[in-house]
Amino acid sequence: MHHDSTIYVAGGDTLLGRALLERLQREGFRNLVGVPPSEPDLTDPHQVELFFREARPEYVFHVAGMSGGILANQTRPAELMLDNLLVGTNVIQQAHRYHVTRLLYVASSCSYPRLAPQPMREDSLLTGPLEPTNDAYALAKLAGWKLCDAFRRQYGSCFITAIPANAFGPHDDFSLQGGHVIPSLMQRMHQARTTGEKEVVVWGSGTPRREFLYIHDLADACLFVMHRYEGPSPINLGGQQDLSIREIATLIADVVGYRGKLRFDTSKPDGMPRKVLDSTRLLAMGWKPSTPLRIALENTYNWFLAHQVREDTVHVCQPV
Ligand code: GFB
Repeated sequence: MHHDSTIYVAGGDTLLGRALLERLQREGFRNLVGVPPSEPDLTDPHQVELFFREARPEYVFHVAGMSGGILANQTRPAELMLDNLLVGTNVIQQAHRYHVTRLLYVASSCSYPRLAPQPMREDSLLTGPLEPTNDAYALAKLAGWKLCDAFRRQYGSCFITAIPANAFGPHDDFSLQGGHVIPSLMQRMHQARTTGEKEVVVWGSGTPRREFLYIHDLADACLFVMHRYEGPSPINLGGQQDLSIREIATLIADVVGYRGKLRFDTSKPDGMPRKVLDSTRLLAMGWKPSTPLRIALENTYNWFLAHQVREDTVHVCQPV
């Protein structure tokens, strides 16, 4: 991939899509196509086919598809599964039809079995039952991986799949309904500090463990594997230490400056007990994350402060 290559970030308005576009534009990649708001509706096969026919991208970062935290996955499984199946298949099918040179499909760490041995190796995929709180979404992401694999086997397509750790950062969804744990707690602790609330409820027991990856490090890892990884197996994109939800909640409170009590509500689900990637393969290729967690949290909070709108509006954060 070089600076005049025609590059398409499918899902340019997603958390990862925005970070990728920001990085590609900063590095002088001059031929980016389908940049929002001129991106087609990826759930519409005709719009996607027309777009590929006209734009003819050589490289596709496939990071499209609705996503959300544990509550969104419990309350909107059909929307999440259908959207990811539609955008997943539409983009992969047209990438084949219009001879895309390389496509990187980014799946999700929830695609691993609920009780996969930790840290999770890529060969653990499809070896056991999924986490019930997000099995619909996880199956859609697994289908995207398997479709890329099928095109590779049948036509020799250079479609590779990456599985990221839980990502967070600027442009995240900070809402209670849709957000993941870091942005959701960050917003709630900010509001609590502002209004003087004495306690913030943290969902679950606080014991689950998660590996978190700053979104700009994830974008860097995507560029790295697009250049250097040939597949065929999926590749984990991680490399950070895992923390308990209690530990990350305490860290977020410190970053936000919230001094009240954290109360753990065990009536809320924990999700996977532990979700840590074995990124040996990626690290052996020479990549590693470069942003310390504390700095990443501070950057995220500063972005939130610069863009936040109260929770009671439609979006907690207005798009930049
Ligand atoms: O980040 P999260 O929603 O996603 O939840 P998962 C992680 C842990 O944080 C769970 C707890 O144990 C939650 O119960 N938690 C505590 C909270 N307070 C909060 C809160 O205010 N908001 C949220 N969201 N969680 C997701 C999957 O699982 O991982 C997605 O549901 C996706 O499909 C994503 O795969 C990467 O890590 O549990």
